[in-house]
Amino acid sequence: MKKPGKKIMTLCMVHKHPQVLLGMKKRGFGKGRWNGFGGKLKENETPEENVIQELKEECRIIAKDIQKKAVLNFFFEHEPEEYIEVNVFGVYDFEGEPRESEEMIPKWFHIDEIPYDLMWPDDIYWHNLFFSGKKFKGNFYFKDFNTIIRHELKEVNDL
Ligand code: 6OG
Repeated sequence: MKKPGKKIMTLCMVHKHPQVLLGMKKRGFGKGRWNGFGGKLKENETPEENVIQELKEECRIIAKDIQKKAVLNFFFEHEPEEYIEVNVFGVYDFEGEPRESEEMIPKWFHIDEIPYDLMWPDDIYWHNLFFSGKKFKGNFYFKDFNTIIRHELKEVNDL
C-alpha cells in the first residue's frame, strides 16, 4: 500500500493567561468553527515564519514570543492517502490590537469558557496540556469532521 502523503500546517494559540485569543473562521477549511490561527505551510517557509504571516493576515497582530508546543497528526477515514500534520505554537507576546480580517473574527476567551461545541473535536483533548505549558505529540483518527474514533497523546521533552 502507498504511504500516505501529508499536508503540513501551523496552528497558533495566543495565550495571555487566563485568556486565549481564538478566531471564528469565516471561510475555507473549518468554516464556522472557533480555532487558533494558522494555515498551510508554503514552500521555503519555516513554521515560525508562517505563524507570523498568518497572525498578520488573519487578525493583524505582530507575534513576538513564539514557542513550538506540539505536533498533532490528523487522519481521516475518508481520505486514507493523506493526513494533516499540525505544528502547534504558543504566542505569548505580540504587538497591535486583534482586528477582524476577511478570514477570521478574533475574540478573547477565558480558558474556562472555551466554546468546545463550536470547535474541532480534538481541541478538548489537548487544550489542558497546552494551557499548562506542556510539550506534546498526538495522533487523532477521525471518522468524519465531527467524530474522533481514537486518539493518542503523550507529553514529550523535545519536539
Ligand atoms: P487553512 O486551511 O485556513 O488552515 N486545523 C485544525 N485545527 C484543529 N484544532 N483541529 C483540526 O482537526 C484541524 N485541521 C486543521 C490548521 C486551516 C487551519 O486549521 C487548522 C490551520 O491553522 C482536523 O489554511
